[in-house]
Amino acid sequence: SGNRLRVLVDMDGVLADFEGGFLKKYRARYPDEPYITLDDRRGFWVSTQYGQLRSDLCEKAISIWESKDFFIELEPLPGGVEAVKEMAKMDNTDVFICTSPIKHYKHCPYEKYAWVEKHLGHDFLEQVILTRDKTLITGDILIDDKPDILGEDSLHVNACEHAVLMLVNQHLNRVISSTCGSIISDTHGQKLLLIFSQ
Ligand code: DGP
Repeated sequence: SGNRLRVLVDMDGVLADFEGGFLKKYRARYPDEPYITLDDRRGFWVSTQYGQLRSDLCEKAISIWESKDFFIELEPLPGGVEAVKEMAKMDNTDVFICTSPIKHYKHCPYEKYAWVEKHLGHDFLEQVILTRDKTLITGDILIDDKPDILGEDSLHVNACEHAVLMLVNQHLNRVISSTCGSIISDTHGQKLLLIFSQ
């Protein structure tokens, strides 16, 4: 409320290693199929690039994250969980996990909650927002690896290129605590999107 800073933090690709978890399980399940190394990954959608490699690989890719235990077993990305805990301790700051579940709902939403409980603790479940449309959620800062976040409130492509550059080599907690004042002033009242380099 009022003059508090509301930070929305994405999960997949920001806190949880979706790409690494995907590749490991894809190779285990389809050892004889071609795959794309993390260095050769391009674009946000894994399934799109696998479909370009060979059309039937699109649905093989999708089968991986639709499987039980995919989301709960994702490893934390270095520094992410620590940064969230650090931000949550900052004065006048509220941190929410803002994540889009897949529509195959059998495992994903449950496992996203379980992941937050496992890595951030039971109390942090209060901070979880599951939405397919992040533009509907009001926040001051959205930390996300997706370069274009679209929805009913249309929003918005990256607001701030220097934020992107600063995030390439630094831990999130350092960036946020040292620069959020200036980053926010760049946004002209709009929600700010910070993009992690991949
Ligand atoms: P978010 O990181 O919150 O924008 O959520 C993205 C969701 O989409 C997450 O649950 C993982 C899922 N996802 C990632 N890559 C692909 C893909 O290539 N195809 C589909 N259908 N879903 C994907």
